[in-house]
Amino acid sequence: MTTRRDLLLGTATLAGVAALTQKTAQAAQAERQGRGWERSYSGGRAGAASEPPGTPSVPVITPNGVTLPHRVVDGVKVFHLVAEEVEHEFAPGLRASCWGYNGRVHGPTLEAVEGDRVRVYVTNRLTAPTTVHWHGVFLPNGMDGVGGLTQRSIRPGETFKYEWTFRQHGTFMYHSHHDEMTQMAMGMMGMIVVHPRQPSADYRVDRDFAIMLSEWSIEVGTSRPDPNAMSDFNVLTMNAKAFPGTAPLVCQLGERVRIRFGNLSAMDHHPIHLHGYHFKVVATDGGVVPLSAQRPETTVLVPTGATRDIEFVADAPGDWAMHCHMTHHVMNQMGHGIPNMIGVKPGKLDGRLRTQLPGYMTMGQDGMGDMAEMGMPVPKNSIPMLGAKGPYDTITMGGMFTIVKVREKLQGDGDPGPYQQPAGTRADLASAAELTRDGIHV
Ligand SMILES: [Cu+2]
Repeated sequence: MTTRRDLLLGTATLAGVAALTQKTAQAAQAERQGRGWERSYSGGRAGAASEPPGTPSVPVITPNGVTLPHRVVDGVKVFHLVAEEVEHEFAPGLRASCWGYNGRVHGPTLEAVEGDRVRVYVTNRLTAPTTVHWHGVFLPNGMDGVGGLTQRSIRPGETFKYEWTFRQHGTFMYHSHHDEMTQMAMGMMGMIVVHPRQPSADYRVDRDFAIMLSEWSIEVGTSRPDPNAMSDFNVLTMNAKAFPGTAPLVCQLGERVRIRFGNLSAMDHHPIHLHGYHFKVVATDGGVVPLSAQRPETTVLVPTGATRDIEFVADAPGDWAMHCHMTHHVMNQMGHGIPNMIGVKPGKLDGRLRTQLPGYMTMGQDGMGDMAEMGMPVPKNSIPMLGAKGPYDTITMGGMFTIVKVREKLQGDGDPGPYQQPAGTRADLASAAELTRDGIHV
């Protein structure tokens, strides 16, 4: 006989099971959607104790850059950043005296694991004061690195100590927060990558790249970035390199790939377009994007002062361009002041002018491509507006442009060279027979 008590107990048990099931489902969903999202936000800025130093299962790759080394002292990961002037090459032919960290522009990537206790010493070898702000990182207010507001600035010759426990994982950045306009324009920035302590299946990738986007104004023939520039940026970079100085992102066919973009450009946002693939934006510096909000994209807008992580499976072999889609951002040292020559017919002008200016040639009437192909001589310490030698022709791109190289077989992680397209899969000159066959009259 079923008593009222049994019924009540049964209901309670059922309710308990239902609650438990719901809780488990919620936890699973949070794990799946957030890869620790809940923990990042409720686990506490001031909360849990530090954990032993963690090791990333797949370390981040910074193309053209390096990861900042550390040592472990009493369970704390100890890093040392040295702010200093650096002679930096943006691409072969263009060098400038910049400001960076540890002999590099930008600074090395700081990599850690959620729960790591870190201590970062910052030595100032510049002639100006500086600070370092850890953009997007939860930390005690006094570690936030805002000169004058949360600390006094680090004077030349001084070494400051920053210390915190990473309470979150994700892609963040560091940069000077003293005289930002000058110091960031000179190059003082770097990426921070924090891996989850217990990576979910969703998080795991085979290649994990980090790319900082930035922009510079370097007057042709000079060798110092101009921090006063407000709109006329002429060197657009990925990890402080302008194409053809950018290193390719090399992947094996079928690998799962993450690319973490950061943007600390002075004045511009960058829509980064990847050829050959659709990807999903899985995280920002504000946290993980829930699965329900991840939509397929071919271009990701990376606003200045933000990071965006994209993921895709590299299932199509080839040399796939990846670049900012703002056309002036894939040019080098643009001369915005030159007149518009499109459609100009010089006639006898060239011959007449050559009597006064030997070698004179009117250029630009068909655009900029010709100039790239001709390899025109350029002033000292400058790079052509666009152009690099490609396997077939001149690549009429510069600036914020690189190549994702996906290969069936890789030998090491070096540049595998140009992709050999299978016969019959490349655009080529149409034959007369083909034109006739298809009724195309030209
Ligand atoms: Cu851009």
